Parts: sequence; C-alpha cells; structure tokens
Amino acid sequence: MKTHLLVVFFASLAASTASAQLFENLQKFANRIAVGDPLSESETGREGPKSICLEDLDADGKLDFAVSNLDGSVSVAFGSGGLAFSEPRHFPTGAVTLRELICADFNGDELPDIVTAAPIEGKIHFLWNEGGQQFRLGTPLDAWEITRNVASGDFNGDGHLDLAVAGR
Ligand SMILES: [Ca+2]
Ligand SMILES: [Ca+2]
Ligand SMILES: [Ca+2]
Repeated sequence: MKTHLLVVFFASLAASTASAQLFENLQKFANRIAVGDPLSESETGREGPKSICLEDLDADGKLDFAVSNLDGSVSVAFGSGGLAFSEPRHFPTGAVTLRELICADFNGDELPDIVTAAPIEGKIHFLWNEGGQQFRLGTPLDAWEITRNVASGDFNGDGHLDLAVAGR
C-alpha cells in the first residue's frame, strides 16, 4: 500500500472558520506526494514516512522537504513554488529502516545535509548535500541499537553543529 504525504497549509485559518477552511484546504491541497523507494516496495512491503524536515535543500529560495522512510530510503522533493513539488527522488541508505531525520549543514559548506537514524543497525546515516539536487551517502556513525532520534545544535559553542542521538 502506498503511503503519501499530504501538504496542508494552515496559515490562513481563522478560529471562527477553522473547520470549514481546513476542509477546504484538505480538498485544495490533495496534492499527495508518494514517498518511499518504489523499488523496495515488493521486497519489504514497509514503505512509509517516519520523519520529515523542511529546508531549502537546493538553495533556490523555495522550500523543499526530505522524508525518512520505513524502507530505509530518504525521499527528497524539491519545491518549485507555491504548492508544487518535484517528483520525489529516493536515496537508499542501505539501512533496513529509518526513523527520525533532520536537515542541517553539518560540514559548513552552507548546503543543508540530511542526517537520519537507523535503529536496527544502530547507525546514523549522512546524506551530504553536493548541490545541484545531488546527495552523497557518507560513512555512517556507529551509535547503538534502537537509535531512533536525532537532534542538532552547537553544544560546545565552537560554531560547528553537533549531533545528539537518542536510543536504547
Ligand atoms: Ca529549494
Ligand atoms: Ca553541508
Ligand atoms: Ca559544536
């Protein structure tokens, strides 16, 4: 079964008309975008999104999104303005499955990278943003099993992003 993301914009909602506008938006924004690597569907039958980040990944001034999938892939769709997005591109990580992902510039080249947690292998995977809508799978970091959550921040104040990981 395909899993989709539904993009709904809430910015225009007013309290008194929230229900009606939400319904209208659900109709209007039924631009559901299939995610998950279709090549892995028959193999695992577990495609589906687990986590999403919003970021201008290709530096064109339009918001894009990346989704980590149950099938171990990361899907990236590039915004083309308004409600339109490109067909998602799928980047396998080699992980059996993924949980949380975040988008942030971890190598300081001003291009947001994608970091995601692989709970079964206990690894953190990096998709380095090479520009031009290209990502390169990096060497994973060893964490521990059931690593599900990741967060970023500059913990030691040296100007470089650090990574926090939560697992069992
Ligand atoms: Ca963009
Ligand atoms: Ca980067
Ligand atoms: Ca730091």
